[in-house]
Amino acid sequence: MTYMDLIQDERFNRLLEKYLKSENQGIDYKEYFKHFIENLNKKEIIVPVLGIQGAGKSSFLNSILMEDNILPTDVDETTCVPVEVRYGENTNEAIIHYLNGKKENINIENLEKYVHNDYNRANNLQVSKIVLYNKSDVLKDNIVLVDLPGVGSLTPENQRTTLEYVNKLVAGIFMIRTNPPITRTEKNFINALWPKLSNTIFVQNKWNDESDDDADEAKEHNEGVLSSISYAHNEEKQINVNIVNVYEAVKAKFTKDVELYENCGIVNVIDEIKNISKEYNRDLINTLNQRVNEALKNINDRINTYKSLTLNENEQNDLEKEEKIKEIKMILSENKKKIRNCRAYADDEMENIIENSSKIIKENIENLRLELRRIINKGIVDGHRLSLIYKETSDKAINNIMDEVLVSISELVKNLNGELEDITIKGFDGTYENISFFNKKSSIKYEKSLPTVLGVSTGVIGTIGAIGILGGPAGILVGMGISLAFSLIGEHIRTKIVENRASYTIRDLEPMIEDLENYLKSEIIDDLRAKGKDVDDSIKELKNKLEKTFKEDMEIIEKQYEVTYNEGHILEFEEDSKILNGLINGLEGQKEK
Ligand SMILES: Nc1nc2c(ncn2[C@@H]2O[C@H](COP(=O)(O)OP(=O)(O)OP(=O)(O)O)[C@@H](O)[C@H]2O)c(=O)[nH]1
Ligand SMILES: [Mg+2]
Repeated sequence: MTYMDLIQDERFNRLLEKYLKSENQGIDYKEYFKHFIENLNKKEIIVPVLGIQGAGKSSFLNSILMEDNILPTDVDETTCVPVEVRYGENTNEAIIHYLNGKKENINIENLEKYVHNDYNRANNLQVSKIVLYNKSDVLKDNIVLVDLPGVGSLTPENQRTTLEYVNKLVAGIFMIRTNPPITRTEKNFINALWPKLSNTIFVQNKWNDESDDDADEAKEHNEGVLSSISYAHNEEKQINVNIVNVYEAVKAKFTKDVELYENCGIVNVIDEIKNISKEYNRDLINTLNQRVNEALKNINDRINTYKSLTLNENEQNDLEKEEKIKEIKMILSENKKKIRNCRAYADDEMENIIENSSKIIKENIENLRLELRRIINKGIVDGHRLSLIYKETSDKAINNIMDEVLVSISELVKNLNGELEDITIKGFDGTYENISFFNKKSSIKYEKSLPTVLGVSTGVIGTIGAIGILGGPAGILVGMGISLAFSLIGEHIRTKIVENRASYTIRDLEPMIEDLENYLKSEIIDDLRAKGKDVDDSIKELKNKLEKTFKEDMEIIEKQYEVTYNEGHILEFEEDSKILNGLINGLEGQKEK
């Protein structure tokens, strides 16, 4: 019997129901396994292509999937809505999904009218996404490749659609360039996203006029930057950047030039994409196996408790009961203290970050003013040049601010996780351990995306889900970094100075600077305040959940020891024990973890 058979086996489910009934466990085992079965079949692996506007994302996807320039490419901001490419036969049609829930089928020839920012400016048409079908091998194993609007594109509307995809991703492909290599803005973006990216493929686009030496030099730089991001997140991943000449890949694909295709670097990347699905399936099955084993252990422990209850003298049972209740009471009171400390810590730190961020914004805006004043005072500056200067200096200011705010948020995430580690929770196998114990045990690569993909809410997996890597209080702050990156990287906060005048004074620029300052304050400070409250609520929720679970456990124990057991019970537990052992022994490859 496979694990998959087991979770659908009537005997297993009866034992789950009898010994681990949902409302008593904080974990709804039946519901959890049900989600597993349902989602394993209709699972899809969302792999978006991320990167700055114009990095070559659409060209890259064309070179992998298309016989023609199906996904629109252009020098200026092009892709304005997400385009999902799924495996399927009907390659002539595209399905337009609108924000209001309506759908429309169009011929693929008209795709540009919906995807290209020139026709569908700032997503005027209110499209939520477009789905295309494609027969490429790459997509065969449930991979859905998604072409997204670039980060840092002009319109905030387009950035928002990109942000929504980030929340659903299982793995991501990051497009970077040879020249310029990763900029500060890109670095900030990747940095904010990092905690969500359990599996990332980096592709460096080598343009046709860039030499191999240029590409190698840039690759070294890019890998260095990415390693430093990885390091800052306490991870020691081996970072590999794949150089691809996207232009040649496209040409080779469209002209069916096999040799050129082999030599432009795209083949390696295709292999990596195919691997995502294999690794992902392996991880999913491993998780399932682990969970099943834990549930089996839990049932076994419970049956054994009952068995010993039926055999012991009354006096002995009373003593055991007292012991068990005492243990739980102790955990409860210890947890109370630890959680109180966590709340106080998060609260204080959040206040510090808010105060510090205000200071950072103020300082950088003041520097921006000084810098602009210095330039203007140096001599006559026309509107066009001033626009460029303003863009450049405000860019620097925004990146400085982002840098510092992101660093403080990720510090807080790290420290808060540390504070939470000592709290004792109840595991899937029914044992009480502190959070760090469970964190150490979990090492699957795709863990960060599992709950989304399985459609499992934290409610179903109880406290284990609530504190999983991206769940709980710290998870809220991770999301904050991402949304911050999206709102700040865009250009929309910088108005162009279009008037052509003989001379400008700093007074002319003052309204723009003020606007920028207010925008930054409201985006950052308001967001921090709101998230501070969410974090606190989440800690409180964790506290309530834990208290409820432990209190229920005490009630169960009381009940267990209250009952007087007779011959019939003894036989019943023996029988269940036999069934359980039969199930365990019947499992294939049960020894492997
Ligand atoms: N010469 C050359 N041009 C390239 C290469 N890759 C992309 N381009 C061009 O760069 C421009 C932008 O490419 P896209 O594929 O549209 O870039 P994108 O990342 O999808 O851009 P957005 O959708 O606007 O975010 C297009 O004009 C491409 O033809 C390359 O390797 N060599
Ligand atoms: Mg594009």
